[in-house]
Amino acid sequence: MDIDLIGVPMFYGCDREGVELGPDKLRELGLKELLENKGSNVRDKGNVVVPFASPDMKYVRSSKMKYLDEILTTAENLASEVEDSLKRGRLPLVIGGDHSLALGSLAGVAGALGNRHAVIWIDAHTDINTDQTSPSGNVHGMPLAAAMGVGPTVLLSVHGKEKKVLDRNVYVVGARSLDRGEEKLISDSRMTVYRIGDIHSSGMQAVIDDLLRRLRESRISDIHISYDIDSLDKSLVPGTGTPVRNGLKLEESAQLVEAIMDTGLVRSIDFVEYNPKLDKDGRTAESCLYMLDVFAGCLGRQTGRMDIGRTGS
Ligand code: HAR
Ligand code: MN
Ligand code: MN
Ligand code: MN
Repeated sequence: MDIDLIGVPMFYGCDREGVELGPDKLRELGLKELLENKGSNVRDKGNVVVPFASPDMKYVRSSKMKYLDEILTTAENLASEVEDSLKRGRLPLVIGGDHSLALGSLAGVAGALGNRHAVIWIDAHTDINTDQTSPSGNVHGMPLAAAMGVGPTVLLSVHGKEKKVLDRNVYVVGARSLDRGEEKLISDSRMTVYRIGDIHSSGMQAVIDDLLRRLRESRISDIHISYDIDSLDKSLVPGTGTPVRNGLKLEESAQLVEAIMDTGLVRSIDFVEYNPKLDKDGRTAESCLYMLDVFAGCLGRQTGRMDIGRTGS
């Protein structure tokens, strides 16, 4: 597979420093070589520009969304890079940074692929708050709602059209920490949420079978994976801003990722929320490398340049 690495050194969406060091730390740990050794052709596009802001600029543009301006500028920058990579037939692998970067990656995907694709969001959270329902004002809890066209116009209008994905093509896996407004949006929308309870009661394979069946029935031909490392159990990822107990084991996560990757339909990937500053004894680095090795193995088995065959905007 031809891969474009894109770093997003940003913490504004989680308001907790350290996560901006994620992209360079993963490079230092040998991410490019890992992908290459498993058979991919990798170009490192470097880090997108993230504007500087001091803490006193947190609420300059909005009292409900911290660092709004900086997040939007970064999202625009990232959207252009992701769209460009996809249009060149390369797979953008976006390394965070906090999950608000998905405002940009999903906008870039929509720019290149239109809106017939599916988004698979692997996360302890659903990230479907709006400025009105968010308990924290942290934008990393909002990008998936915005992508579905729910939330304030400023978040919806990143890089063009308002809906980056149709709610019926959105799948969240691993959810176990949801806010009240998020629960309401789940019942009011057609998105699918596989909660940790579903995974533990039916087993990961049953969840995978159901997910793949739905993708087939919806005739999905393109997939974006947004992988938040806090989907993993708290014990595996001390180095993330909002770890949650009762999470996925590495083996379960690998099983899920391999099943999705082996459809051959995955066009773009986010890997987010690794905070090297919060890590303990390199445990989070190790978990990240384990999962990136799984992605690398799947990507290496896939050949050639992707032919998108159609363009969106
Ligand atoms: N739902 C909470 C909020 O909106 C916490 C979100 C934490 N988010 C992430 N992203 N780490 O998944 O503030
Ligand atoms: Mn997230
Ligand atoms: Mn465009
Ligand atoms: Mn999360």
